Amino acid sequence: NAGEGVPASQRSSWTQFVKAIASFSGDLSSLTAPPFILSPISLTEFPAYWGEHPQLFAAIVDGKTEEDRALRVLKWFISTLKGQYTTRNDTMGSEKKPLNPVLGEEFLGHWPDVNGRGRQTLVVEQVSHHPPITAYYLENASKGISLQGHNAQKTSFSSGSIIVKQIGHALLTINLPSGKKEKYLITLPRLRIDGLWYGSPYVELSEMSYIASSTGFLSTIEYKGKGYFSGKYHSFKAQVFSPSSSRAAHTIEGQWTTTSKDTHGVVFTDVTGPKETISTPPLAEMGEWESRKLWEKVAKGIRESDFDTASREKSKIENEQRQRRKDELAAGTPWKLKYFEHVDKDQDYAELAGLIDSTSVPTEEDGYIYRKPESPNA
Ligand code: HCR
Repeated sequence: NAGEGVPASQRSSWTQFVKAIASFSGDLSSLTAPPFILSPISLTEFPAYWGEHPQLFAAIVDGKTEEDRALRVLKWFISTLKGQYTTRNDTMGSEKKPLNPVLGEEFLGHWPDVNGRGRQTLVVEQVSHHPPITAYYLENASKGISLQGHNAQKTSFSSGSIIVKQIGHALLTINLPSGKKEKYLITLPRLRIDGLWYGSPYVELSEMSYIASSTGFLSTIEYKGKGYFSGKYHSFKAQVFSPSSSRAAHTIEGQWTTTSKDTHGVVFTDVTGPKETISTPPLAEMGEWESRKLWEKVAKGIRESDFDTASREKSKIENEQRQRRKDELAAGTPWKLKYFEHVDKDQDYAELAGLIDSTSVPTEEDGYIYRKPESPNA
């Protein structure tokens, strides 16, 4: 039934919110949503999902051939999707509206070295507020592997669902023991947020995403959800093409929320077990720009259903930000990013995107690209 996932007292404000989304296109963060759908977690925390399978990330480097490494990159990528797109449903009951990061907000953490796989670290910075852009850098330095990316979203509404186009891409770089460097351009799928009418939103992935390697290997991933008559939720079909043939060398099918198999019936991905969440310093030791510290009082208000406090504390942060921007303008000293820098063009993107069918190359928006200067792919 309509609104069945919504507390009775918030049903009419939920209906209003859904109607507002329907006639709106752009940055959803500016819309006021009913309290039950608010998440106490900021979008700067989301890049941590890329790191929740540190074992698979480290194992990419152990691939003996270019083909083997292309398969390992695909396996790791598919294995991160469940975390990226279903964590809020698992921990909070449905997809929620995350906190909208402020400029300069940071999220830092690591995954410890276990059994010699190496320590994995993550640096995230909110590099733009209007439009919201998040830059991230995940690295396992001892294995010589890193992931550099930036992410923004454009939303629209269609047939009762929110359609989210992800703007941005990720670039995975491997420094092989031989001294050779390999790069993989990872494009991002389109999202459809379904279940709005019922007040229990969840993400379904759609269309295609790609992993294009400097070795010439290309993985195509096609996403399908449950259709009206057939199909299963969260399904995908991936194909891996070698540079020398137009016939797929490997085909993998399954669900990104559970398992997938190759054409011989051999399990390729299995995410039914636990994932490893990021380790962060205790709140008391965090700096003032670190996401959980910055949003501490707002998040507490949301968690304890004290929405007056949450909204008062949120306004304080937003007013402080507005004042800061005015002061910067008056003094002629714009905000300086800490970890990332803006670049006009991503050379790797330009080169690797050539492998992808030109009609499907995601259009990279000017002004959205950021890099960690000392990263191996800078
Ligand atoms: C669309 C979304 C914000 C962006 C989130 C992204 C795309 C961020 C990058 C991550 O790598 C993957 C990811 C996963 C999330 O599913 C996606 C969010 C889902 C909802 C949220 C909207 C801005 C909030 C809409 C409000 C709804 C729930 C009513």
